[in-house]
Amino acid sequence: MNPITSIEQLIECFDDAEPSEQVSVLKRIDISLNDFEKYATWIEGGYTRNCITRKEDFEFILLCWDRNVETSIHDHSGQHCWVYQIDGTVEEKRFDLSSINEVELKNHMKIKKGELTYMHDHMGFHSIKNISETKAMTLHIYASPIDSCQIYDQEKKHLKKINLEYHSLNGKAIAEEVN
Ligand code: 2CO
Ligand code: FE2
Repeated sequence: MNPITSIEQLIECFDDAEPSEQVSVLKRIDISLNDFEKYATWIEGGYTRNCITRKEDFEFILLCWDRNVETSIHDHSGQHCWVYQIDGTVEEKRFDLSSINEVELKNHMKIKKGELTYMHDHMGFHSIKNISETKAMTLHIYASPIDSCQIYDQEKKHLKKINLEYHSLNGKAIAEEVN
């Protein structure tokens, strides 16, 4: 399979692909870290969500992770979620929600540079943590785009809906704070 070597080529191929072919497009990613840098923004003690492109059917978001940062346990609004590891290593934990609203850890795995994973609500909830010695970058592909998700509050043992926002759009910072 031909490698995909630029972000523009990736977006074009993904846009042209039938839904059943989208994963094979993502498996061809061979893009230099430098190409993602122009979309990167960073915050201390958190992660940023940087929109590379958003269309009706999908969005590509670059997540930039400070050391040791971990997301809440969350879902993906019923959409496809692929994560491609651009730099560093993250740990993904997957959970089921029990009938008494407790989360049960099902499995955990490391996602290393160059690896691609897939997640969907029918596979449960997940959290992601940067376990690298340094910052990390991941590319998230959601089909369709997601503007909100449910997060699990571990103290109150319930789910709540939050809005998902961007820290930057097409490489330009957005002033608003993100949850
Ligand atoms: N879903 C989270 C978000 O878009 C990132 S964890 O990987 O899907 O903020
Ligand atoms: Fe997620």
